[in-house]
Amino acid sequence: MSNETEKVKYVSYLDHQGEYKGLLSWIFATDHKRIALLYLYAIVAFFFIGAILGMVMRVELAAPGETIMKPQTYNGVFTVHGVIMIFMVVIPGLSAVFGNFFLPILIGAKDVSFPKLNRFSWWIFMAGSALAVASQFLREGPPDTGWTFYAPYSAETGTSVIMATTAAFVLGFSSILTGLNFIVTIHQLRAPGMKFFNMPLFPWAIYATAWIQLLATPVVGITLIMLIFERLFGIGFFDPALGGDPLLYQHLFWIYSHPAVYIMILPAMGVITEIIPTFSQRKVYGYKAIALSSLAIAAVGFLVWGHHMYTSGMSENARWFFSLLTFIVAVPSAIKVFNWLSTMYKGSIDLKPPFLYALYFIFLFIIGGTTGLILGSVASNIQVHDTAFVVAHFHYIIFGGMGFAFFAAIHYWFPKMYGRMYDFKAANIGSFTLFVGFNILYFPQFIIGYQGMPRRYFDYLPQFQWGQIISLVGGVILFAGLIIMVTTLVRGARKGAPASANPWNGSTLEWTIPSPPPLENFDEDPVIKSNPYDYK
Ligand code: CU1
Repeated sequence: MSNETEKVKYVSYLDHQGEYKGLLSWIFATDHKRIALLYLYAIVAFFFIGAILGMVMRVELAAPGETIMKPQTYNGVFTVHGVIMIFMVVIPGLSAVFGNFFLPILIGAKDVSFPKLNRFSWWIFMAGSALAVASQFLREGPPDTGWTFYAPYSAETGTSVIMATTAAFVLGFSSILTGLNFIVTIHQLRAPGMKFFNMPLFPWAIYATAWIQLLATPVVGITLIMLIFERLFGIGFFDPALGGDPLLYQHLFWIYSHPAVYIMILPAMGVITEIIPTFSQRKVYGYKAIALSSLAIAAVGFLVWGHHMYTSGMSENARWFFSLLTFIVAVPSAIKVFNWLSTMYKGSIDLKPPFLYALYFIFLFIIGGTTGLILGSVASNIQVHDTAFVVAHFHYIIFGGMGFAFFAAIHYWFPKMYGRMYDFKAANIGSFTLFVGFNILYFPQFIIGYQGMPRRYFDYLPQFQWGQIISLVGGVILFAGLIIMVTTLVRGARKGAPASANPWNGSTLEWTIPSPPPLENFDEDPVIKSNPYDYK
């Protein structure tokens, strides 16, 4: 009897249509979970476009000289790859998809503070993305500046820089509004009884990230506007011939773009912090240290941008200062890794797909982080500056870090989002293929970069070819892993066995509500535990 009344009352967010029907019920949705799925599908599509461009580059680099395209096409391809992957995939990725879906649930709220603003953020995300894609097809040809749009070249090249920078500007607004929404949500909508230090650690990571989105993104917005004015009217902000200073552009750009690295990686760390206690069935070790280290990373992350500019002619004082601060930012990152490993210690480890992804993340993140120290130190940075070493480091942090955390998150929360299970064996084959392919693809780039292979070069000396060929093979394996992963998940979403409310025996609030969640998540105020990770 009670079971039947529950069934009548329960309408999942997937079935609820509201005012609009069909596709419109998605485009006009204000429900945070529907908006999260809209971001998910868009971002996965953009990711595949970016990944295909990456593979095209690998094929071109398989032999010195011209292989499948002209040099100018190559410049366009690596620029578009960067613009799509950075601004349309990794910056929005975790916070727009999983922040939107799970932040309100994890703090016991029915939605975000401003649901219509949330919908607007997705709309302008799609508008910005459309501009970015359109910039590839203009008559001038795709932008050829690299995703960093360095001046004065970006002010002079004949390619479609204005449209691409306008796209990045619009995408930035989407990011700012999402950050603002999340900060207000965390301050205003925590369930009664949930203090900041009762919050799970993914909301903590989203909170730190949201402050960076809100405070740092306007800087790049202004910088891109300055660049557009420079191009249109020859104002002379950055062009030395007009009395400008190219270093000014680099400073302004990295004042945003280093913190942006933490917009990408902090939510990733937050995801991993949710997964490890669940699959170790252990309380998080050092809850407060992890929570506060997110804020510390966000704060110190604002002060290290100069480490991208050691060879730019910056003063000696500035160089050692930025180098020192860069080393300091490693401390809170190391605290997190230490606490993850300590959480696993003596836990009842369960090697399910999300946990395997989390382990791969830790492995790749450690390689990315330690090679970051080589780049953070002035002397070794000058040796490997602008080489494939940087490409390898960057992809270990951003793809190995943020990317694998994204895969971990989708495998962890999939049963909650879709109310169905995927096949574990196929998921493990997918993740292992991804992990192996990833290392074969990117590790050789450390070596040939150290030996002098420049990045963003179309041509190279024959001595580097062995590394490029191994990378191409790794790329093919990685791509196969992606296809296995996506087919496994799509099959799970369509035909998987129904998932229970709490398939992993998790202790945070999302596991107390049905899978998939009803429209407003909670029927009554949830019970708040003093420690969200309520294991032994
Ligand atoms: Cu940086």
